[in-house]
Amino acid sequence: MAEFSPLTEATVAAYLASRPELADLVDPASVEATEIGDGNLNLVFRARDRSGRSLILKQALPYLRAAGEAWPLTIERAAAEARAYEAATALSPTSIPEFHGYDAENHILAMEDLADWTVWRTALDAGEIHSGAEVELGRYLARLYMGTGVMGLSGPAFAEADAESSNPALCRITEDLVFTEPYTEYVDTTGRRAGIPQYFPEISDLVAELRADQDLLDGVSDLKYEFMTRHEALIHGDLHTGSVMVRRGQEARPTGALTSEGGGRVEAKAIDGEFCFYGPIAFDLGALFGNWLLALGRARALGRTEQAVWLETLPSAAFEAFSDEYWRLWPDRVDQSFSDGFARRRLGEIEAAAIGFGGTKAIRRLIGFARTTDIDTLGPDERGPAAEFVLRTAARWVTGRHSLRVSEIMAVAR
Ligand code: SR1
Ligand code: MG
Repeated sequence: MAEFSPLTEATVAAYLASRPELADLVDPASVEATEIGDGNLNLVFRARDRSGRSLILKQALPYLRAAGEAWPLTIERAAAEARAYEAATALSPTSIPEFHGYDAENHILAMEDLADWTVWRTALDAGEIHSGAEVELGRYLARLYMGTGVMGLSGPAFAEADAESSNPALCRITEDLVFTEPYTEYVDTTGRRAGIPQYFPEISDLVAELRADQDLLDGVSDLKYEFMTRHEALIHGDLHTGSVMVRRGQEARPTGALTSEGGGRVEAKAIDGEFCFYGPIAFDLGALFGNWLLALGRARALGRTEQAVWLETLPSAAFEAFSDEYWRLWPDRVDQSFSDGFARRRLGEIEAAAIGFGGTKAIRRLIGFARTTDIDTLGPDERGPAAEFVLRTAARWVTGRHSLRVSEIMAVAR
């Protein structure tokens, strides 16, 4: 195997020159590169030429960027991300950045530069409202479900795609960080989490209470089992608000838009698909629900009423968009023997599982490694109560997922 060679700002131009298929997109002779990666895992370079054209190169490192070389991680995750973009390009091209191809030898993806877009979590933290992003994402997930599962592929094609998309190292991270570690006191024997506490001290008593709640632990076990065994579609696998870019178009402001929205249609694109694998589609829906709950905790703590009211509508609106697209695509299923009654029941099961996964995804961002800014960056007087609101709501989602409807989940804690 060739020795791994990481790109640097200085080597990007030469690298681009070695990929002639990208020559129409950016001029290697005048390119300047900047490393802009701020995630947990990879190197990300923006390459911009003298005429202002640009693209993104993303390279997997053989370890986890957030933890350093103490935490080795397969570079094959870049191939998984390429698969995610290829599937979405075929099924829902507006839902991802334009994909310009994958260099398997160097584990580098080339893609559209979303320079004037914002990471959704950053926008949410700033109090912004991007109404309509949730609809794009709901449709995107329905298209993945219908296109990559057995409604879109014959049995043998589905089995092959499932096998080819296996992503055990990244799934293991999710199993540990989402479903296991939040519920135990983590003892670091590897040096990987050096100096990173699992949670902030104001919530110690609540963490102990949750870890002693047998209904919650049973629900989390059910959901972990569902995550590990339900291979139904090529899901994104890590669809939190840091994996979504949003932008507001420049057209006139829509009638009835919320006051802080500004003008133009909102667009949303999913990025960072390296966790993709054949798994439960409800996990992606739940990732969105859980991260909107974190944003709601922040909005309430900061007295941002308008944003909080809007955030409360997002799970229903996303699930409605998912359901509408699901039923739109249903008549074209490749195997017509699947009945309408089955489809109705499956949708109900997806709703319940998404609520439960949403709970686990919110909890893991407050208890564990790889926490997020929503609550952690609030002031010392605000973050304890905000975390308690999120954690208690999230626990109810897990334990009550079979009786709750998506339309009520944001109001559960009121
Ligand atoms: C160990 S990687 C930490 C987290 O970053 C990614 O975004 C995933 O959510 C993962 O759990
Ligand atoms: Mg990511």
